[in-house]
Amino acid sequence: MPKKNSMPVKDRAVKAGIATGEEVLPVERCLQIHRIMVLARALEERMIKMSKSGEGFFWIGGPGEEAFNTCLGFQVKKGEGPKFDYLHFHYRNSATMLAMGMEPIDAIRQMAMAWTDSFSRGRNFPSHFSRKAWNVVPVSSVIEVQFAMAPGTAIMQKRHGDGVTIVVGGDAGAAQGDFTSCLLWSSRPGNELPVIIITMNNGWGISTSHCSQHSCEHTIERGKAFGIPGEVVDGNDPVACWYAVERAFRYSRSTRRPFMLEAMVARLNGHSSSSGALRSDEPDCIAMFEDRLLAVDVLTQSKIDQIHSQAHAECDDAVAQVMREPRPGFGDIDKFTYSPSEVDAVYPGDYTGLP
Ligand SMILES: Cc1ncc(C[n+]2csc(CCOP(=O)(O)OP(=O)(O)O)c2C)c(N)n1
Ligand SMILES: [Mg+2]
Repeated sequence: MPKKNSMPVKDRAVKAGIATGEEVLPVERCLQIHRIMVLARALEERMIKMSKSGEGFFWIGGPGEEAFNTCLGFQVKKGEGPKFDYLHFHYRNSATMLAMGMEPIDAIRQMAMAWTDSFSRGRNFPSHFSRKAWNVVPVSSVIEVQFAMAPGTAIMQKRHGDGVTIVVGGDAGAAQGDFTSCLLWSSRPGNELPVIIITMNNGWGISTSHCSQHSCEHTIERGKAFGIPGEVVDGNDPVACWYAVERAFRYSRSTRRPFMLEAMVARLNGHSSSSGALRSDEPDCIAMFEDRLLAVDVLTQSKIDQIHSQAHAECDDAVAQVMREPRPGFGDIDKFTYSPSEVDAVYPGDYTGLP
Protein backbone atom coordinates (compact mmCIF):
# COMPACT_ATOMS: atom_id res chain seq x y z
CA MET A 1 0.00 0.00 0.00
CA PRO A 2 1.36 3.50 -0.80
CA LYS A 3 1.98 5.73 2.26
CA LYS A 4 -0.77 8.25 2.99
CA ASN A 5 0.20 11.89 2.36
CA SER A 6 -0.35 13.80 5.61
CA MET A 7 -0.51 17.24 3.93
CA PRO A 8 -4.12 18.64 3.76
CA VAL A 9 -5.71 18.13 0.34
CA LYS A 10 -5.97 21.86 -0.40
CA ASP A 11 -2.23 22.50 0.23
CA ARG A 12 -1.25 19.45 -1.72
CA ALA A 13 -3.44 20.57 -4.61
CA VAL A 14 -2.04 24.11 -4.67
CA LYS A 15 1.48 22.73 -4.75
CA ALA A 16 1.12 20.14 -7.48
CA GLY A 17 -2.32 20.18 -9.05
CA ILE A 18 -5.78 18.82 -8.25
CA ALA A 19 -6.00 15.71 -6.06
CA THR A 20 -8.44 12.82 -5.82
CA GLY A 21 -7.26 10.65 -2.95
CA GLU A 22 -3.59 9.94 -3.51
CA GLU A 23 -3.68 10.90 -7.19
CA VAL A 24 -2.71 14.44 -8.21
CA LEU A 25 -3.17 15.82 -11.71
CA PRO A 26 -0.70 18.62 -12.59
CA VAL A 27 -2.19 22.12 -13.00
CA GLU A 28 -1.18 22.41 -16.67
CA ARG A 29 -2.96 19.15 -17.51
CA CYS A 30 -6.07 20.20 -15.52
CA LEU A 31 -6.30 23.44 -17.50
CA GLN A 32 -5.86 21.60 -20.79
CA ILE A 33 -8.64 19.14 -19.86
CA HIS A 34 -10.92 21.92 -18.60
CA ARG A 35 -10.61 23.86 -21.86
CA ILE A 36 -11.57 20.84 -23.99
CA MET A 37 -14.47 19.95 -21.66
CA VAL A 38 -15.84 23.50 -22.02
CA LEU A 39 -15.34 23.49 -25.79
CA ALA A 40 -17.12 20.13 -26.09
CA ARG A 41 -20.07 21.41 -24.03
CA ALA A 42 -20.30 24.63 -26.08
CA LEU A 43 -20.24 22.55 -29.27
CA GLU A 44 -23.04 20.27 -28.07
CA GLU A 45 -25.16 23.19 -26.85
CA ARG A 46 -24.75 24.93 -30.20
CA MET A 47 -25.70 21.73 -32.03
CA ILE A 48 -28.82 21.34 -29.85
CA LYS A 49 -29.74 24.89 -30.84
CA MET A 50 -29.19 23.95 -34.50
CA SER A 51 -31.62 21.05 -34.11
CA LYS A 52 -34.29 23.47 -32.93
CA SER A 53 -33.62 26.34 -35.35
CA GLY A 54 -33.66 24.40 -38.61
CA GLU A 55 -29.87 24.69 -39.12
CA GLY A 56 -29.82 20.93 -38.43
CA PHE A 57 -32.50 18.31 -37.87
CA PHE A 58 -31.60 15.75 -35.21
CA TRP A 59 -29.10 15.93 -32.37
CA ILE A 60 -27.36 13.30 -30.29
CA GLY A 61 -24.12 13.81 -28.39
CA GLY A 62 -22.14 13.76 -25.18
CA PRO A 63 -23.04 16.39 -22.53
CA GLY A 64 -22.13 14.73 -19.22
CA GLU A 65 -19.36 12.52 -20.63
CA GLU A 66 -16.77 15.28 -21.14
CA ALA A 67 -14.50 14.45 -18.18
CA PHE A 68 -13.86 10.84 -19.15
CA ASN A 69 -13.91 11.40 -22.89
CA THR A 70 -11.36 14.22 -22.75
CA CYS A 71 -8.96 12.15 -20.65
CA LEU A 72 -9.34 9.30 -23.13
CA GLY A 73 -8.65 11.49 -26.15
CA PHE A 74 -5.45 12.96 -24.71
CA GLN A 75 -3.97 9.51 -24.09
CA VAL A 76 -4.73 7.83 -27.41
CA LYS A 77 -1.74 6.90 -29.55
CA LYS A 78 -3.09 8.74 -32.58
CA GLY A 79 -2.27 7.85 -36.17
CA GLU A 80 -3.13 5.69 -39.17
CA GLY A 81 -2.48 1.99 -39.46
CA PRO A 82 -1.46 -0.96 -37.30
CA LYS A 83 1.16 0.89 -35.23
CA PHE A 84 -1.51 3.16 -33.71
CA ASP A 85 -4.60 2.75 -31.54
CA TYR A 86 -7.93 1.91 -33.21
CA LEU A 87 -11.08 3.62 -31.96
CA HIS A 88 -14.63 2.24 -32.17
CA PHE A 89 -16.75 5.02 -30.67
CA HIS A 90 -20.41 5.52 -29.85
CA TYR A 91 -22.35 8.74 -30.54
CA ARG A 92 -21.27 10.58 -27.37
CA ASN A 93 -17.49 10.89 -28.02
CA SER A 94 -17.22 14.51 -29.20
CA ALA A 95 -14.89 15.47 -26.32
CA THR A 96 -12.56 12.59 -27.21
CA MET A 97 -12.38 13.81 -30.81
CA LEU A 98 -11.72 17.41 -29.69
CA ALA A 99 -8.97 16.25 -27.33
CA MET A 100 -7.43 14.37 -30.25
CA GLY A 101 -7.43 17.56 -32.33
CA MET A 102 -10.77 17.71 -34.15
CA GLU A 103 -12.03 21.24 -34.85
CA PRO A 104 -15.60 22.06 -33.68
CA ILE A 105 -16.47 22.98 -37.27
CA ASP A 106 -15.93 19.35 -38.31
CA ALA A 107 -18.79 18.22 -36.03
CA ILE A 108 -20.96 21.18 -37.04
CA ARG A 109 -20.60 20.29 -40.74
CA GLN A 110 -22.03 16.84 -40.04
CA MET A 111 -24.78 18.34 -37.85
CA ALA A 112 -25.71 20.64 -40.76
CA MET A 113 -25.51 17.71 -43.22
CA ALA A 114 -23.16 19.79 -45.37
CA TRP A 115 -21.24 18.48 -48.39
CA THR A 116 -18.08 19.57 -46.56
CA ASP A 117 -18.73 17.08 -43.71
CA SER A 118 -15.52 15.01 -43.71
CA PHE A 119 -17.05 12.12 -41.74
CA SER A 120 -19.97 11.24 -44.01
CA ARG A 121 -20.41 13.94 -46.71
CA GLY A 122 -23.61 15.09 -45.03
CA ARG A 123 -25.33 11.73 -44.98
CA ASN A 124 -25.06 10.51 -41.37
CA PHE A 125 -26.39 11.61 -37.96
CA PRO A 126 -24.35 14.11 -35.92
CA SER A 127 -21.55 12.75 -33.71
CA HIS A 128 -21.08 9.80 -36.06
CA PHE A 129 -17.37 10.41 -36.46
CA SER A 130 -14.98 8.61 -38.77
CA ARG A 131 -11.41 9.54 -39.58
CA LYS A 132 -9.06 7.19 -41.40
CA ALA A 133 -5.94 9.21 -40.52
CA TRP A 134 -6.62 8.60 -36.80
CA ASN A 135 -7.95 5.00 -37.04
CA VAL A 136 -11.41 6.24 -36.03
CA VAL A 137 -13.73 3.58 -37.44
CA PRO A 138 -17.15 4.95 -38.58
CA VAL A 139 -19.66 5.22 -35.72
CA SER A 140 -22.78 3.14 -36.24
CA SER A 141 -26.25 4.28 -35.14
CA VAL A 142 -27.13 0.60 -34.83
CA ILE A 143 -25.88 0.35 -31.28
CA GLU A 144 -23.23 -2.09 -30.01
CA VAL A 145 -22.09 -3.47 -33.38
CA GLN A 146 -18.74 -1.79 -32.66
CA PHE A 147 -18.17 -4.46 -29.98
CA ALA A 148 -18.37 -7.21 -32.58
CA MET A 149 -15.94 -5.32 -34.85
CA ALA A 150 -13.36 -4.31 -32.25
CA PRO A 151 -11.80 -7.79 -31.89
CA GLY A 152 -11.00 -7.57 -35.64
CA THR A 153 -8.67 -4.60 -35.29
CA ALA A 154 -7.32 -6.02 -32.01
CA ILE A 155 -6.42 -9.37 -33.66
CA MET A 156 -4.39 -7.44 -36.23
CA GLN A 157 -2.79 -5.33 -33.49
CA LYS A 158 -1.77 -8.40 -31.50
CA ARG A 159 0.56 -9.14 -34.43
CA HIS A 160 1.90 -5.59 -34.99
CA GLY A 161 3.52 -3.10 -32.60
CA ASP A 162 2.01 -1.89 -29.36
CA GLY A 163 -1.23 -0.30 -30.59
CA VAL A 164 -4.46 -1.18 -28.78
CA THR A 165 -8.13 -1.15 -29.73
CA ILE A 166 -10.56 1.02 -27.78
CA VAL A 167 -14.28 0.28 -27.97
CA VAL A 168 -16.90 2.46 -26.29
CA GLY A 169 -20.64 1.98 -25.77
CA GLY A 170 -23.53 2.66 -23.41
CA ASP A 171 -24.78 0.57 -20.49
CA ALA A 172 -28.02 -0.50 -22.19
CA GLY A 173 -26.21 -1.60 -25.33
CA ALA A 174 -24.15 -3.97 -23.17
CA ALA A 175 -27.28 -6.16 -22.99
CA GLN A 176 -26.77 -7.08 -26.64
CA GLY A 177 -24.97 -10.21 -27.75
CA ASP A 178 -22.29 -8.15 -29.52
CA PHE A 179 -20.95 -7.09 -26.13
CA THR A 180 -20.62 -10.69 -24.96
CA SER A 181 -19.02 -11.63 -28.30
CA CYS A 182 -16.40 -8.98 -27.61
CA LEU A 183 -15.66 -10.43 -24.16
CA LEU A 184 -15.39 -13.93 -25.60
CA TRP A 185 -13.21 -13.06 -28.60
CA SER A 186 -10.94 -10.87 -26.47
CA SER A 187 -10.20 -13.58 -23.93
CA ARG A 188 -9.68 -16.82 -25.87
CA PRO A 189 -6.88 -18.70 -24.08
CA GLY A 190 -3.59 -18.06 -25.89
CA ASN A 191 -5.29 -15.52 -28.17
CA GLU A 192 -6.10 -12.73 -25.72
CA LEU A 193 -6.48 -9.36 -27.43
CA PRO A 194 -5.20 -5.85 -26.62
CA VAL A 195 -8.62 -4.22 -26.36
CA ILE A 196 -9.96 -1.72 -23.84
CA ILE A 197 -13.67 -2.37 -23.45
CA ILE A 198 -15.40 0.78 -22.18
CA THR A 199 -18.97 1.18 -20.90
CA MET A 200 -20.29 4.69 -20.34
CA ASN A 201 -22.92 3.99 -17.68
CA ASN A 202 -25.47 6.81 -17.48
CA GLY A 203 -28.11 4.52 -15.97
CA TRP A 204 -30.44 4.75 -18.97
CA GLY A 205 -31.18 3.24 -22.36
CA ILE A 206 -33.40 6.02 -23.73
CA SER A 207 -36.24 5.67 -21.14
CA THR A 208 -35.41 2.24 -19.71
CA SER A 209 -33.55 2.26 -16.41
CA HIS A 210 -30.38 0.23 -15.93
CA CYS A 211 -31.63 -1.33 -12.68
CA SER A 212 -34.76 -2.72 -14.38
CA GLN A 213 -32.68 -4.67 -16.94
CA HIS A 214 -29.36 -5.73 -15.41
CA SER A 215 -28.91 -8.11 -12.51
CA CYS A 216 -25.45 -6.74 -11.70
CA GLU A 217 -24.74 -3.12 -10.79
CA HIS A 218 -21.69 -2.83 -13.02
CA THR A 219 -21.03 -4.13 -16.51
CA ILE A 220 -17.41 -4.93 -15.66
CA GLU A 221 -18.66 -7.67 -13.29
CA ARG A 222 -19.44 -9.68 -16.41
CA GLY A 223 -15.74 -9.68 -17.28
CA LYS A 224 -15.08 -12.02 -14.34
CA ALA A 225 -16.58 -14.96 -16.27
CA PHE A 226 -14.00 -14.35 -19.01
CA GLY A 227 -11.04 -13.58 -16.73
CA ILE A 228 -10.96 -9.93 -17.90
CA PRO A 229 -9.90 -7.43 -15.22
CA GLY A 230 -11.65 -4.08 -14.95
CA GLU A 231 -12.24 -0.90 -13.07
CA VAL A 232 -15.22 1.35 -12.32
CA VAL A 233 -14.42 5.06 -12.32
CA ASP A 234 -16.32 8.21 -11.34
CA GLY A 235 -16.85 9.64 -14.83
CA ASN A 236 -17.53 13.10 -13.36
CA ASP A 237 -14.02 13.39 -11.91
CA PRO A 238 -11.31 14.18 -14.49
CA VAL A 239 -8.51 13.35 -12.04
CA ALA A 240 -9.89 9.86 -11.38
CA CYS A 241 -10.65 9.40 -15.09
CA TRP A 242 -7.15 10.42 -16.15
CA TYR A 243 -5.47 7.79 -14.01
CA ALA A 244 -8.05 5.05 -14.71
CA VAL A 245 -7.53 5.54 -18.46
CA GLU A 246 -3.75 5.60 -17.95
CA ARG A 247 -3.87 2.29 -16.03
CA ALA A 248 -6.06 0.67 -18.70
CA PHE A 249 -3.71 1.77 -21.50
CA ARG A 250 -0.63 0.64 -19.58
CA TYR A 251 -2.14 -2.79 -18.90
CA SER A 252 -3.43 -3.50 -22.42
CA ARG A 253 -0.43 -2.02 -24.21
CA SER A 254 2.12 -3.97 -22.21
CA THR A 255 0.33 -7.32 -21.62
CA ARG A 256 -1.54 -7.38 -25.02
CA ARG A 257 -4.66 -8.46 -23.10
CA PRO A 258 -8.18 -7.02 -22.65
CA PHE A 259 -9.20 -4.62 -19.88
CA MET A 260 -12.65 -3.29 -18.98
CA LEU A 261 -13.45 0.25 -17.86
CA GLU A 262 -16.83 1.51 -16.71
CA ALA A 263 -17.35 5.25 -16.27
CA MET A 264 -20.33 6.32 -14.17
CA VAL A 265 -21.59 9.40 -16.02
CA ALA A 266 -24.53 11.79 -16.28
CA ARG A 267 -26.84 12.30 -19.25
CA LEU A 268 -27.39 16.02 -19.09
CA ASN A 269 -29.52 16.77 -22.15
CA GLY A 270 -31.73 13.73 -22.45
CA HIS A 271 -31.14 10.90 -24.87
CA SER A 272 -31.32 13.01 -28.06
CA SER A 273 -33.31 15.88 -29.57
CA SER A 274 -36.14 13.37 -30.04
CA SER A 275 -36.52 13.17 -26.25
CA GLY A 276 -36.47 16.96 -25.94
CA ALA A 277 -32.77 17.35 -25.04
CA LEU A 278 -33.75 19.31 -21.94
CA ARG A 279 -31.15 19.92 -19.27
CA SER A 280 -31.51 17.49 -16.33
CA ASP A 281 -30.53 18.04 -12.68
CA GLU A 282 -27.87 15.31 -12.78
CA PRO A 283 -24.34 16.26 -11.63
CA ASP A 284 -22.42 18.42 -14.09
CA CYS A 285 -18.77 17.38 -14.43
CA ILE A 286 -17.71 20.81 -15.71
CA ALA A 287 -19.30 22.79 -12.86
CA MET A 288 -17.86 20.33 -10.33
CA PHE A 289 -14.35 20.58 -11.82
CA GLU A 290 -14.57 24.38 -11.87
CA ASP A 291 -15.47 24.40 -8.15
CA ARG A 292 -12.26 22.48 -7.47
CA LEU A 293 -10.14 24.73 -9.71
CA LEU A 294 -11.58 27.81 -8.01
CA ALA A 295 -11.05 26.38 -4.52
CA VAL A 296 -7.29 26.07 -5.06
CA ASP A 297 -6.99 29.37 -7.00
CA VAL A 298 -5.94 27.66 -10.24
CA LEU A 299 -8.65 29.66 -12.07
CA THR A 300 -10.71 32.75 -11.25
CA GLN A 301 -14.41 33.12 -12.07
CA SER A 302 -13.65 35.79 -14.67
CA LYS A 303 -11.11 33.54 -16.40
CA ILE A 304 -13.68 30.70 -16.42
CA ASP A 305 -16.29 33.04 -17.93
CA GLN A 306 -13.78 34.06 -20.60
CA ILE A 307 -13.01 30.41 -21.50
CA HIS A 308 -16.75 29.72 -21.85
CA SER A 309 -17.46 32.76 -24.00
CA GLN A 310 -14.49 32.04 -26.27
CA ALA A 311 -15.74 28.47 -26.77
CA HIS A 312 -19.27 29.66 -27.56
CA ALA A 313 -17.95 32.30 -29.99
CA GLU A 314 -15.83 29.68 -31.79
CA CYS A 315 -18.89 27.45 -32.26
CA ASP A 316 -21.13 30.37 -33.36
CA ASP A 317 -18.54 31.39 -35.97
CA ALA A 318 -18.30 27.79 -37.19
CA VAL A 319 -22.09 27.57 -37.65
CA ALA A 320 -22.13 30.87 -39.54
CA GLN A 321 -19.46 29.56 -41.92
CA VAL A 322 -21.09 26.15 -42.43
CA MET A 323 -24.41 27.77 -43.31
CA ARG A 324 -22.66 29.26 -46.36
CA GLU A 325 -21.20 25.91 -47.48
CA PRO A 326 -22.76 23.58 -50.12
CA ARG A 327 -25.14 20.70 -49.38
CA PRO A 328 -25.09 17.32 -51.16
CA GLY A 329 -27.00 17.25 -54.45
CA PHE A 330 -29.22 14.63 -56.11
CA GLY A 331 -26.20 13.36 -58.05
CA ASP A 332 -24.55 12.33 -54.78
CA ILE A 333 -27.29 9.92 -53.67
CA ASP A 334 -25.62 6.81 -55.12
CA LYS A 335 -22.10 7.69 -54.03
CA PHE A 336 -19.86 6.84 -51.07
CA THR A 337 -21.62 3.80 -49.65
CA TYR A 338 -18.52 1.64 -50.07
CA SER A 339 -14.86 2.63 -50.39
CA PRO A 340 -13.27 2.31 -53.80
CA SER A 341 -11.09 -0.80 -53.84
CA GLU A 342 -7.66 -1.15 -55.42
CA VAL A 343 -7.69 -4.93 -55.11
CA ASP A 344 -11.27 -5.82 -56.03
CA ALA A 345 -11.18 -6.72 -59.76
CA VAL A 346 -14.97 -7.08 -60.04
CA TYR A 347 -15.99 -3.84 -58.29
CA PRO A 348 -12.86 -1.66 -58.44
CA GLY A 349 -14.69 1.65 -58.09
CA ASP A 350 -17.49 2.78 -55.86
CA TYR A 351 -19.82 -0.23 -55.65
CA THR A 352 -23.00 1.85 -55.57
CA GLY A 353 -21.84 3.76 -58.63
CA LEU A 354 -22.39 0.65 -60.82
CA PRO A 355 -25.26 0.58 -63.35
C1 LIG B 1 -29.58 -2.47 -32.39
C2 LIG B 1 -30.32 -1.23 -31.97
N1 LIG B 1 -31.38 -1.36 -31.14
C3 LIG B 1 -32.04 -0.27 -30.72
C4 LIG B 1 -31.64 0.98 -31.12
C5 LIG B 1 -32.37 2.23 -30.64
N2 LIG B 1 -31.54 2.88 -29.62
C6 LIG B 1 -30.74 3.92 -29.94
S1 LIG B 1 -29.87 4.45 -28.62
C7 LIG B 1 -30.58 3.31 -27.60
C8 LIG B 1 -30.25 3.25 -26.15
C9 LIG B 1 -28.82 3.09 -25.89
O1 LIG B 1 -28.58 3.18 -24.52
P1 LIG B 1 -27.12 3.01 -23.99
O2 LIG B 1 -26.47 1.87 -24.69
O3 LIG B 1 -27.17 2.94 -22.53
O4 LIG B 1 -26.40 4.33 -24.49
P2 LIG B 1 -26.76 5.84 -24.09
O5 LIG B 1 -27.63 6.35 -25.19
O6 LIG B 1 -27.44 5.82 -22.77
O7 LIG B 1 -25.46 6.53 -24.05
C10 LIG B 1 -31.48 2.50 -28.30
C11 LIG B 1 -32.28 1.42 -27.70
C12 LIG B 1 -30.53 1.07 -31.99
N3 LIG B 1 -30.06 2.25 -32.41
N4 LIG B 1 -29.87 -0.04 -32.37
MG1 LIG C 1 -27.11 4.48 -21.14
